[in-house]
Amino acid sequence: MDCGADPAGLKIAGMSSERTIRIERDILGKNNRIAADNRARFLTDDLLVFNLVSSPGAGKTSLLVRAVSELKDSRPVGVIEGDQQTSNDADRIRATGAPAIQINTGKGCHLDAAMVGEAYRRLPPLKGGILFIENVGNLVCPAAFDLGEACKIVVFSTADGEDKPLKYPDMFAASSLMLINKIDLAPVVDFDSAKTIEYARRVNPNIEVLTVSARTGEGFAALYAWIRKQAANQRRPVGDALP
Ligand SMILES: Nc1nc2c(ncn2[C@@H]2O[C@H](COP(=O)(O)OP(=O)(O)O)[C@@H](O)[C@H]2O)c(=O)[nH]1
Ligand SMILES: [Mg+2]
Ligand SMILES: [Zn+2]
Repeated sequence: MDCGADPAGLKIAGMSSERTIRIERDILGKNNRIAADNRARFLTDDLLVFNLVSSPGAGKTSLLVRAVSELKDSRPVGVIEGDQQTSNDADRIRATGAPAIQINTGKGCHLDAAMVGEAYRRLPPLKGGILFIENVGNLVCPAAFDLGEACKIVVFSTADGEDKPLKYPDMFAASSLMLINKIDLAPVVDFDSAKTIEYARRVNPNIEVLTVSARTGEGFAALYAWIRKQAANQRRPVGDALP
């Protein structure tokens, strides 16, 4: 693991646990300071920022392609894409006409606040709009790294297996919204929605839940209503013109 953050208590051969903890604290402390700068910048720019996290393939990019296409005519929308390699996802977003910056983390398994600050400077002005950050597909360490976002959204696909919130509790604890995607596949994969929600609320009683299909568009009206609510919470007029 390259991430240098291990909230669950990493053991490194030949290194005392005190030293390991100190290194973790230093890395996360530095990240948190940069995240605070990003957050201040986003507020100044009147920007609502979401950090999308999930296992690889849950449908983050597909969701964003649909959401960005449907939102971009009513307000500025931009995307920061994180993957170890390729610019495939940024290309998919740009095909909608919205701006996207790709970050390649190489051996890295998460985005950090410095990467996001740097990518944000390369985007056109998005004042009064929405910035979506698609994190590296990984249900573990992106939970520990604040990027300066308003909140994290965990995308969970009906094919992921209902017990993932129990197996990767930090991610579900850190997220404000669980977006259950690929609901069109639910009958095929025998998806148990009630069990998934029960497990997610066991680790995070406050997590909100919406069910969508990036393929068919089902549930997106409720997602936009949720985004409007977040915009209102940030006390901005952004929500009024959302579809
Ligand atoms: N049936 C179905 N497939 C989906 C849905 N959303 C995404 N996919 C498919 O799942 C795969 C992974 O999607 P992608 O957006 O690249 O996931 P990411 O790795 O989380 O960004 C692709 O083959 C998508 O076409 C959905 O709602 N329904
Ligand atoms: Mg993707
Ligand atoms: Zn990592």
